[in-house]
Amino acid sequence: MNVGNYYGVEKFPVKLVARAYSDWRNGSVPVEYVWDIYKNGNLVNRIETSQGIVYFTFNTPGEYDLKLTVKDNENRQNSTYFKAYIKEDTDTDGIADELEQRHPDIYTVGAKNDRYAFMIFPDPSGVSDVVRRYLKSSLAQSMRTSENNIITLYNEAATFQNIDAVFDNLKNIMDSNDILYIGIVGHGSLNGFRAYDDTYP
Ligand SMILES: [Ca+2]
Ligand SMILES: [Ca+2]
Repeated sequence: MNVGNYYGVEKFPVKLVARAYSDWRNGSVPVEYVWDIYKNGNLVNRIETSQGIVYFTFNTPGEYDLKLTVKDNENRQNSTYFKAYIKEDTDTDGIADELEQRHPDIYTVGAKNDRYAFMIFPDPSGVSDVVRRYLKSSLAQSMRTSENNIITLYNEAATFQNIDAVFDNLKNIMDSNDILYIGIVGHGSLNGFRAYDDTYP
């Protein structure tokens, strides 16, 4: 089982991970996971699932005690304990008040800082399906933003014209409190990087 505490902000889903392994020596296979969520000693929620990963939204900030019980196919069970530290996020943008106050140069305290990412992969040798499949979801999750806010241009789509069009569009949808992450994987020179159509943005 995985032992580690969880950190999050109020009203944003926190990914709870149960790592339990089948034991070939006695034929034990995990079949059920039960998460008991306590606040101030009171049970506030119980999640019963067959999935090793669940998302839970803590609606109020504070410290929570989590008890994870794993049951196997022969009704044996074992429990582990975790803490979840959930911070205040009054402007509901997924970034804790505390962090915003510490970095007022990046975040706006009291206003939503929507996050966007523009990932450009002008790689003629191709971007694997695995990268394509997981990039949006994993980025959206780690940035606490929507998958719709993650824009990707892979391979032959990563032309200068398309890259330019994405920036134009972002200019229209983003406001001054928003944050844009730009990721480029490819080749170029000191003057820029090479788009798929062999131009240098
Ligand atoms: Ca915030
Ligand atoms: Ca903010």
